[in-house]
Amino acid sequence: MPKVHLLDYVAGNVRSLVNAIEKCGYEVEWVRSPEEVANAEKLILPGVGHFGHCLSQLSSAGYVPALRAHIDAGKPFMGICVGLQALFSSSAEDPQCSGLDLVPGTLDRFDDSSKSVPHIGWNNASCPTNPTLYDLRPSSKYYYVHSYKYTYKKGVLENLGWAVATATYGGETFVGAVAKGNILATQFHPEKSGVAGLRVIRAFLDGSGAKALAFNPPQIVNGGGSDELVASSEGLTRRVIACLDVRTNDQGDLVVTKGDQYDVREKSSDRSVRNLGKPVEMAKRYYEQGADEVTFLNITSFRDCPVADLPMLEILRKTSETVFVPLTIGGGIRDTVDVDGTKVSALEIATMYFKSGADKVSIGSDAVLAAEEYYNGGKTLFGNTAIEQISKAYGNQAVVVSVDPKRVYVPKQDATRHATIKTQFPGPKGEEYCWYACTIKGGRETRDLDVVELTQAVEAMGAGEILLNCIDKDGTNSGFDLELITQVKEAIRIPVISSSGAGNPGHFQEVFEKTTTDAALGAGMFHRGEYTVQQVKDYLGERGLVVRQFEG
Ligand code: 1PR
Repeated sequence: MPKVHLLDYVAGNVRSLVNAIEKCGYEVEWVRSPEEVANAEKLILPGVGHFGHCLSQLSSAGYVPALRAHIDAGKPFMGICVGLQALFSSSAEDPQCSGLDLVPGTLDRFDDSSKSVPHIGWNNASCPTNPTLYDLRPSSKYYYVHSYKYTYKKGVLENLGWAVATATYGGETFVGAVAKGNILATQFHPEKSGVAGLRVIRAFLDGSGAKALAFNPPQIVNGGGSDELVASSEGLTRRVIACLDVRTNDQGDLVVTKGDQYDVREKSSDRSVRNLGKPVEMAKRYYEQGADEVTFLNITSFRDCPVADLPMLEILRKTSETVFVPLTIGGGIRDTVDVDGTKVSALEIATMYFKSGADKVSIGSDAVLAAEEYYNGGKTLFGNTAIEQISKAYGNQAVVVSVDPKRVYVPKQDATRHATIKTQFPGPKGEEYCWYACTIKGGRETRDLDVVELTQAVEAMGAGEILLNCIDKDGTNSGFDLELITQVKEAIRIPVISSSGAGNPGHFQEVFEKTTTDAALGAGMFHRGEYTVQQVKDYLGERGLVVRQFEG
């Protein structure tokens, strides 16, 4: 097998990149010291986390001159995500830290006054001057996850010889990919962008992308460098996510199950755990139906020590070999003690999951307890929570907080200290107000903390996204809880995935049109075969909502 070298300079969730490269028929060899860079013919710089952290790791380990020498020698080089950002001069994310300065310019943060940041999801990478740049296609979508970007100004980079592909998010047009000579860099993650992303990796690895670019270099743009900003049409798609609740059944097999308001046992007298299928097979099926992400929740993790939970790791390993969209794993991400008495940190558990192919971890119960401490300590951040530690090591985008709220009705707005809403669906005694109480241990224990408090606390701690379930709606097929979603969206800036209650494609349309949710998740309706992910996406597409279609 031909080889490609990958720079191993910082802990990262690069398993999916390795899988994608192997899928393209190449073997990965790790570069673990600056001296080894000289062995590389094709080199990839995967970027994870924070600009300053990435650059300081590269420079303190002595990689910068070795990288420059590789690039100056004209050997193929590819940067991904922060690996693209590292090529620029600097970033507002860490102004003290210099980039490699191969592309002049400074990155800035997306404006979050009217949209969620990070920018997470499937968007364009279009290059009008080179429409087939590294096999990028105008009709394809690519998976992005980042808070900082290089704002695109027509002609500025082109006039320096760079071919530039762009995307637009909430009116801000930014660089999605740049290429020049032997260099390709993508802000999106090609390894998580399905078949469209694999095409880009292949065009880099087999040299066809660089060859085509040499025949068709970018043209000088008259007036380049002016302040003219380029607005292209909004490309971010509506994300549709499939969720698999996984647990051991009474026979000891790990199965996909699904509850009604979190009760996953059959209503029949034997009350056995509902078995809806095998996790790896079902994840692959949803990927092929066009799911934009797949989430696994290990729903009984609070009973066992997760460190011993090898089957979940195996599920991730197997799934990530064939599913090239982001994978999230939740359940049991917290500091714990192994069966032999060894202490294992949440960060170590998350690392095991990342190494097995997860792109994000989802934290449930532990986030609630951390938020309570945050308020008890007068909103102080000590840096020791699972959220803070994992987001520091892997970036905010890698940490999702899964919220399991329950409605609590009250007769008056000020009947509780909690953030109430006036509801259109009064309570059993006609109560017109309600608040949403957070729970832990899969809804078994209700805490004196509301969803606004929880989501604001975890946002401050560095969570990158909220998975917003709703126990009252779970498994009811009656649609999402729009009131809950609206309340949470108003409280925070990070993206929200709405979950619980989806029963038909119309419910997805409703949640996207009536709230500002960033993504919507379904479980039971897909597992029971009532609708496919593809049917949901077709339905949304027919009604003018932008969706990504699966490319086979
Ligand atoms: O607390 O960090 O160990 O994480 C445990 C995780 O397991 C949490 O994310 C929690 O939401 C989840 N969980 C625990 N118990 C259950 C249960 O069902 N008994 N499942 C559970 C949560 C909710 C969604 C479901 C949607 C959509 N499941 O995942 O997929 O409600 O369902 P629908 O479309 O069929 O309505 P920790």
